[in-house]
Order: sequence, then C-alpha cells, then structure tokens
Amino acid sequence: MNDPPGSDEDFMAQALAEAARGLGRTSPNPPVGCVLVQPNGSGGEVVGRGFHPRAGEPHAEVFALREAGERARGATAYVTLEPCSHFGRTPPCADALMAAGVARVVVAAGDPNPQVNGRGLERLRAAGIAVQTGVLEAQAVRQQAGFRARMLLGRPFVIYKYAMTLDGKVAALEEGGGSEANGAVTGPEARARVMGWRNEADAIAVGVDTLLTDDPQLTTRGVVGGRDPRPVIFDRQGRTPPTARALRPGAVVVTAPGAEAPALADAGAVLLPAATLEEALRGLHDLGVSTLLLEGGPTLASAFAESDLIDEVRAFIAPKLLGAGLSPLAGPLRRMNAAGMLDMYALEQLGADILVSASVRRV
Ligand code: AOF
Ligand code: ZN
Repeated sequence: MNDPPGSDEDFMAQALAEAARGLGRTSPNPPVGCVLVQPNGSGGEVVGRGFHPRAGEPHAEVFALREAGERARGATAYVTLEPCSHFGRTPPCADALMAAGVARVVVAAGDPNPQVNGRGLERLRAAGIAVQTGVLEAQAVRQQAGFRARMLLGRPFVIYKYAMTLDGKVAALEEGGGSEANGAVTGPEARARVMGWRNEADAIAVGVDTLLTDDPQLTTRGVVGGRDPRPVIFDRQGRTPPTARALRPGAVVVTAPGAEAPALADAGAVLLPAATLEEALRGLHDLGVSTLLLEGGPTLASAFAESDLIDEVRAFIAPKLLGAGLSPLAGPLRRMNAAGMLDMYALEQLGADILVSASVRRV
C-alpha cells in the first residue's frame, strides 16, 4: 500500500482490503469491496465502506451506500468489480449508485459474468456518470481469481502450494511429502501465511497418500474469525479411513467411477466419482468450490500439472539442504502446457523463508 494518500490507487487499495474480508465466504459470488469518497481539498474523505459478505446478501456497493447515506451524493465510488446491471438474488448496483447521486465510479476489473460483462459500465456512462476502469486491475483479478475461473473456465482456480528446501526437496524420500512434512520445512511465519490462505480458499485438496501418512486436519488455525476450507481427498479406490481427521461433514472424497466406499458416506463425506481430474473439478465447481488450494503431495500435483490444471504456484523456499528427497512434482511434464510457463508476481521473505508466487497466464 505505497500509493500516494488520496490517489485513485490508494482508495482502490482500501476497496480491495474491504473485499478481502469476504474471501472464502462469497462463492459462487466474487469477493467485492467498495469505498465511497467525498472529494475535498486534501484528496478526499471516506464516507462509506462495504464488502460482499456472502451469496444472497447485498453487494458491496449497497453496504457502502447505506453507511454514506446523503453523503453519497457527488461522491466517487471505488469498486473492485464492475457494478452489476442485472437482477440476480439482489437488484442492480449500477442503479443503486445512480439513484444515490454518485458522480464518479472507479472500477478495478470488469465483471465476466455474461449477465453483466460491460453492461454495468454502459449503464453508468449512459446516466452521465464519469467511469474509469483498470485501477489496480492485476490485484483485483488475482483476488477474484476463483470467481473468474468459475465464469471463464467452468472450474475452480487451482493454487499449488508447497514448501521446499534450498536444494528443491519437499520431503525426505521415506516421508509422504504432505502437509506435516511441509510444516517441518518452513518456519512459523510461512506456516501462518498458509493458514491465511486456508481461511480464504473454498476447498483444500490432498491425495490419499498424504492423508494416510500424516492424517492432516486440513483446518485453519490461528486466524481470528477464520473458517475452515472444505477438505477434498483424491482417493481413487476409497482407501481413506473413516476415522481420518480431515473427514468432517461436507468433506469430499473423489473416487474412480464405481469405487465403493459406503463407510466414507456414513462418516459424512460427499463421494464424487470422476474418471478424470477435469471431471473432478467440474464436480467441485458444481458443489460451489471456486478456489482450490492444492496442498500435496507431488504425485497429485504432477497429475494436475500434466492436465494443465494448475493456475498458480506458491512456493516456499527454506534455507535448508536435504539431499535425496521428493521434488514438488513427482513426474516429468511430458507435454509443454500453460502450467510450464509462469509469471512471477511476488517475491517475499517470511521469517527465514522465501515465498515465490507465480501465476499461469491463460488469456
Ligand atoms: C457487484 N457487487 O458486491 C458483487 C457482484 O445473485 P446476485 O444478485 O448476488 O448476483 C451475483 C452476481 O453479481 C455475480 O455473479 C457477479 O456477476 C456480481 N457480483 N457485483 O456489483 C458485488 N458480489
Ligand atoms: Zn451488484
């Protein structure tokens, strides 16, 4: 947040921070934030803020307009997503902004929903409102990645997270390479960051081998007001023990078609038979999963990468050497695909570890 105070970027950064409060809670809707600003001599005064808390509830703009009341008249609205123009579960936000007398609307990213897709902006312009788009667009697109994948790809956005040593190993050979092994690779700051991601993801995926080795809880710990992502276990033959800690109600077990796992259904799991990873992701999409955090291990991640189903990589690098061990991907990427070429968008030090964030450019 190094944007000059009072600039469009500064207020949009505040709107993005508002939107972030809804992350992991809004699916199938996007996380959206809105800040209303009354221009004054020194850049402007924030008169209303809002975010979309969950599907079925009012949109971000409505909460911000409620807070601003009469002070919305003549204000500038900073919205992280194009205001909607359609009657969905809620009425159009473009109309609400117009009715409140907002003078200018600044938008970060367009809404790819075919019911909106530019019509919100058109409506505002037609009403004589000054409209500007593309402010902090890259950040907004990343924040809305799950929703955008839902709309544009018909599947969840997949983030592969792993932690490796300086010599590129995620676990010693005899270990499973799962989440517990990762916990041992990095320090507490990296661990806390992962908990933040779990809080923001709709679902978290592991392979059954990781589950059998580590019995991970796959919960969010140490985040104030945090919620747990939905566990998804890739387990073709239904080998998941019904007593596994991750098998809380709503957990999904992806099996091969025809695999029998009555004990897992009794334990409250949702069985999702799928012949391919694409089919599994379509099933998760239908269950309302927009962002999927892939946490292990290398065999499952390789299968995703081979099918070009990894959209982003978040890799921790710890200053340790391990010698022989497992790599983040178990097999070769036999054919070059989008997942083979990534754009690094952030590089951070967290405690003693480095975090590299890189996304796949698909369009
Ligand atoms: C906005 N502001 O805060 C959000 C928007 O069923 P509804 O009425 O909730 O509409 C959902 C659609 O509205 C969703 O697919 C997306 O296109 C847009 N979400 N729009 O102006 C918001 N959450
Ligand atoms: Zn709306």
